[in-house]
Amino acid sequence: MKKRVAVIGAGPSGLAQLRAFQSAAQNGAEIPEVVCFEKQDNWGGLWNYTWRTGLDEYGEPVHGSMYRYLWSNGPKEGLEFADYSFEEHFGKQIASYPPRAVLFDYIEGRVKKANVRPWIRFSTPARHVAYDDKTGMFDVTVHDLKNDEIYTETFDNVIVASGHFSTPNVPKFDGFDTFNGRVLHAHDFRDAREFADKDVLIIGTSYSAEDIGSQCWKYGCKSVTVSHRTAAMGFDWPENWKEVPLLQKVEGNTATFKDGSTCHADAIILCTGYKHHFPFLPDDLRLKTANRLAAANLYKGVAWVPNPKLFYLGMQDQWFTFNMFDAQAWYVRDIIMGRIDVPTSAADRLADVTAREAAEDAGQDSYDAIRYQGDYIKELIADTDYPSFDVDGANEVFFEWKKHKQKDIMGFRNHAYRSVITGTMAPVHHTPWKDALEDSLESYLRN
Ligand code: FAD
Ligand code: NA7
Repeated sequence: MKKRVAVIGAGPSGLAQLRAFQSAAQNGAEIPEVVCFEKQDNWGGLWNYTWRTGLDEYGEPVHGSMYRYLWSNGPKEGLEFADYSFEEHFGKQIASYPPRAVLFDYIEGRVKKANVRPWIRFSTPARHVAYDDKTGMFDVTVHDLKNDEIYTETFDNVIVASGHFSTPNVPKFDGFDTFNGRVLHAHDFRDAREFADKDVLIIGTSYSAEDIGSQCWKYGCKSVTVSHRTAAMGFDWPENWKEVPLLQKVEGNTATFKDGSTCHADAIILCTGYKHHFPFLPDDLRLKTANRLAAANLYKGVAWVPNPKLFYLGMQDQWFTFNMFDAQAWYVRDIIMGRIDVPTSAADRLADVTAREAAEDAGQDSYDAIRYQGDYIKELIADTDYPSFDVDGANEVFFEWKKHKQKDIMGFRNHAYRSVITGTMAPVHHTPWKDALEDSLESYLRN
């Protein structure tokens, strides 16, 4: 009997897994039967944009956290697939910070070419996974939403690729219940135009805070105030933007911060991060980790230490994204296909995790974090046939990106970088980011 492998989620991580198996088949290997269960009606994960917030048409929590007008927050040269370049997809080199629709098109291009869509059962969330010690198999229970049928199938391996930037972390602050405006989490932010002419208060200082604030600024809000718990972002912000200590309370439309200062707020956007959330997994299989580079309890960052027939993809905090998911997917494929051995002792698997955590903790700054994740990719791809690429070159692209942000936070997306896959230089985009209000695929590709 052929092995059966379940992949949960058809976002960039899950799709990387399908492509990894398809590529082995293309090279003549006999591969397991792969079944991917995807909750949404299309692939692409977060890149599959939805206007919906809250619950979807079936009453399922909406997965999407992306918004209209989102452009890549890092250079595309840091995430390019080593087996499918931007030039191959678009027929030419394109500018370095593609909007969401352009990246969706690129992600989709590779899996269309690989012809793996028939492997995916759409509108089918995983409801429960159970491991049977006696048979050594997993029972995966899913809900076919279109036909409203719940059924269970048995698999040798399960790969969880359901993402971890979808279930919001929502702290509460005094006075929210009487605030005279809208309080929302970044997960529900869709269109910056909603906040035109408004005083926007943002809580948090990471990517969502930086970019949602920038979106609001670009599309004409009156002011942005960003409140931090630990430290201000410290960029050279535009003049209608300020950074303040942590919010203490809200009264009417007045927000008061830890240093006693106040501001007027029409809307409050909680950019306070996300939770790893796996409602379909029981205690013995469920990953519990902070959003960090060395995710807890995953041997080589992918194999569940207590039961290495279960895998997780993309559960780390992310400097690298698509190419890291690829490195992981090829590695997991090779474990499942018996090409790579996992230590038989749980203590040895755990020792790998402990060493990864210590190496991450020894890093001093974000440059070390980028190097750390780059080294992780190198480590994984060295053991598989994933096309080798210049990871150090990709690190350098990230270093340049960080410097460009420091220099001009509203202008960093106007820069261009060299592809580490094809060696060609990206063109400078035809319009500065702040002026490019129309950001369709057609408009972006007009270089
Ligand atoms: P996801 O993209 O989240 O995909 C997971 C998939 O699993 C989804 O399709 C979901 O529907 C499905 N799923 C979930 N639960 C179930 C279930 N129970 N059963 C079946 N299917 C399920 N990365 C970048 O490289 N550049 C960026 O500019 C960038 N911007 C970002 C902006 C935002 C607002 C966010 C939130 C993230 C951003 N990211 C960015 C990071 C993002 O995490 C990755 O690009 C990528 O989408 C992660 O892929 P994934 O497949 O691991 O997870
Ligand atoms: P992150 O990167 O996890 O950041 C979460 C931010 O929220 C961070 O600045 C935290 O501050 C802040 N936070 C969390 N809880 C609180 C409370 N209770 N009070 C105040 N501030 C808080 O999430 P993002 O959404 O920005 O980014 C996630 C992904 O989306 C990222 O990979 C991008 O690709 C897009 P702290 O520094 O811990 O004090």
